[in-house]
Amino acid sequence: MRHFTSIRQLGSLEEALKAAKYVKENPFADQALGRNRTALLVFFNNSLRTRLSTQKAAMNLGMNVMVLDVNQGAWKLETERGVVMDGDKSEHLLEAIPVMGCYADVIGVRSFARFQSREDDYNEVILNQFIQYSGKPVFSMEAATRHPLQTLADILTIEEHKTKARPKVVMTWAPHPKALPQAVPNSFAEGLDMTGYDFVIANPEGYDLAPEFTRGIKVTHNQDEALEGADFVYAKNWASYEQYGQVLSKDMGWTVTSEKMALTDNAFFLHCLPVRRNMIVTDDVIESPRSLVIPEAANRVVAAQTILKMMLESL
Ligand code: SN0
Repeated sequence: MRHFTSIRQLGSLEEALKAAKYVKENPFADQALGRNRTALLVFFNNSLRTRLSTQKAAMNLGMNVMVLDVNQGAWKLETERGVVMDGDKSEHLLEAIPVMGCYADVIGVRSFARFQSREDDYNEVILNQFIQYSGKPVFSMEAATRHPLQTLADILTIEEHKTKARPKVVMTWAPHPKALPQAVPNSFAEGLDMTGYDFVIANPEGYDLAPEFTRGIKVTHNQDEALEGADFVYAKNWASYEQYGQVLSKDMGWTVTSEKMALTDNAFFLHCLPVRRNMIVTDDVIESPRSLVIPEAANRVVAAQTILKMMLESL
């Protein structure tokens, strides 16, 4: 696998989960693989888990790691071609990317949806420029449309906690004050489609995800009905895809409360974090013994290490 931008590139999820299990049990078994190899992690947006877990994963593989926060100390970057650069932007991505490529063996990129143009976001213009111009293998640390490292950690966490072969997993929209990208829910839907789980998405009207991510998946606008008998509840906010980037609702009737969890089959609670407490989920639910948010975050190291290992093996 040269680049990793979507969970679908894994081909066999079963094989990837086996590889992840091995990595989790033997975190330092492949120290020689990354020796004298450099991972460059480029962040256009904030990060806590992705930054630390990917760095840790690379170190476990014996790699050297460099982190660049584009918005903190790097030159302000122009991303459009043809612009007369007489403003505040000092450097063009078209030079910056190949330069970064000179310094790294593998490049991780975080570049969220910018919500200026649905077309640009869904064409992954920033991520694809890294693939096209860096000359190096590139992996997504959440791009405009997907967050595959999160999805791998999510599925791994479900696999570790499920008590039946085909658990019922509900991904529910929940309210949030800001417009958030669709990357996490798109990616989760894409990954869950590769499992044999009973998967349902619940969201208010106007919040249906892009059709390419929900084809063949059950989508309902009735959260209570979806939660019935659920084994796992995955909460997430996202901005509207149809009215692109808009916040159409902050309906607190969609917050995951203990009353909502009582509709489930004693479900586990999942969220990728960071989470707005008492908007997305109440304190009591996230603090309950059924909350898996911390083990889920811990599995981010395993997911990143599994992917980096595959990329190093195909260098
Ligand atoms: C990002 C998102 O895609 O939803 C990253 C999740 C891993 N989340 C946020 O930007 C949350 C920001 C906030 O203010 O709550």
